[in-house]
Amino acid sequence: MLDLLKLQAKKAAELVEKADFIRIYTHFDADGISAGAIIAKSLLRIGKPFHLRFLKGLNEKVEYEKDELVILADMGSGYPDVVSQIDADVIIIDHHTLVGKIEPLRNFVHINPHLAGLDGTYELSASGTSYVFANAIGNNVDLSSIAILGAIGDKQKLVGGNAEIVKEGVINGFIELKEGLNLYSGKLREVLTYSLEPFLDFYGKEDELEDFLSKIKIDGDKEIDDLSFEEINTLANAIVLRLLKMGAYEGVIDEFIGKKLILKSELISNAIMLTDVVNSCGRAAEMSVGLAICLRDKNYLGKGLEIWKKYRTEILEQINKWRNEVKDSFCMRYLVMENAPSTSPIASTLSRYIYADKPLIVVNIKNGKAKVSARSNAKLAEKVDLAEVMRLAAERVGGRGGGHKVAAGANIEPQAVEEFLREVDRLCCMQS
Ligand SMILES: [Mn+2]
Repeated sequence: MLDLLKLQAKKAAELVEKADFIRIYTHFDADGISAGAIIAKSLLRIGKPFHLRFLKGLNEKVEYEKDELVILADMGSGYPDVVSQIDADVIIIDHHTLVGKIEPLRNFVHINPHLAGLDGTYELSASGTSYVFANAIGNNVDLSSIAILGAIGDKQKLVGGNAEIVKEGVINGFIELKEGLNLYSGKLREVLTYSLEPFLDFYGKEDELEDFLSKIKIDGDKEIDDLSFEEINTLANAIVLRLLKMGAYEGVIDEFIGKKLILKSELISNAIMLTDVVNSCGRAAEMSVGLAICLRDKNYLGKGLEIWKKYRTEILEQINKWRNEVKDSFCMRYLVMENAPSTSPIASTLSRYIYADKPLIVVNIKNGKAKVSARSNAKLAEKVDLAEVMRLAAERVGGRGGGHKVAAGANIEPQAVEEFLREVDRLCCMQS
């Protein structure tokens, strides 16, 4: 399944061998950070000097010297114009949809699942693709447990290339698949309070939580990983009931009941927890902490956990602050926030767990600009394509928009918000 990709990776390994110095640019989310860690580790192991930097995207500047090798991870495939201007050898390790044609100035290798018969949206992430690259450079099978972070962070499925990586990790003893609940590790009470995936709506509701715990008759001070089989079952049923009552999207229930991935060589063995910690480091602009944790540097674990806790608390506070401001329109719901610290995590949680029956459009007005995050789910996306809705509605008011069917965004002028939302509603109604 990964054969075509391995062929490209082999060509990339030849460029690596030739290079004296390598510049790695990667994205700052969980997928990008773990991809960066995998590439960095594989280069460290062969003693190849490199420099790694995080970018929000390729609208930021890529710096290099002519005789160096540039590696673009979790980005590049969608920016042929930028890549075609880089006057150095280039390797792209990406899983985004290909746009246009890249006309390289020098040696060029493009490693992307879409070019190898795999669906890069669900079947392989940038960190998974980096893993294939790393194993063309040397034996880096132990990095399978980091390679899977991108799939979790980008909400992919454990199928295709991802399934193959998990299998390789299991066979070699770096990953273990366990029956259980996809929850963070830790004391039950704390996990239920701070969980964002799934979001359980216990934050700031201590009485409700105590009530919940006494009904299921499990001590909240118990470690989740120590619960008995019966306790896990009781807890799972109670959580599913709660999610259904909240009006959560059914898809989140399948994800939550699925198999649990245990990463045996990592600093945090719970895979969703490690992914979340790394993601929050990126969100908090502490990418190097996330990177160090992926490189198994114990010195950064405490700092990472601290960042994670702060991040979760902030998101939960924001959700409670804004959830009642969501307005119902004909074919969508919308929320207009001002100066919120972040937009997309709030939009994701509200749309997955509280307002799952219509597309949700969240606008954040900040520093004289309006940032829009639009979210729906696979079921709603059968009718409404939010990427298209965002693109058309933003164009109408002189802004720019696009993305994926279920998760899209736009940038518009603050004074255009009302007209934009009217247009979004009209387009959603037309499509549904
Ligand atoms: Mn990615």
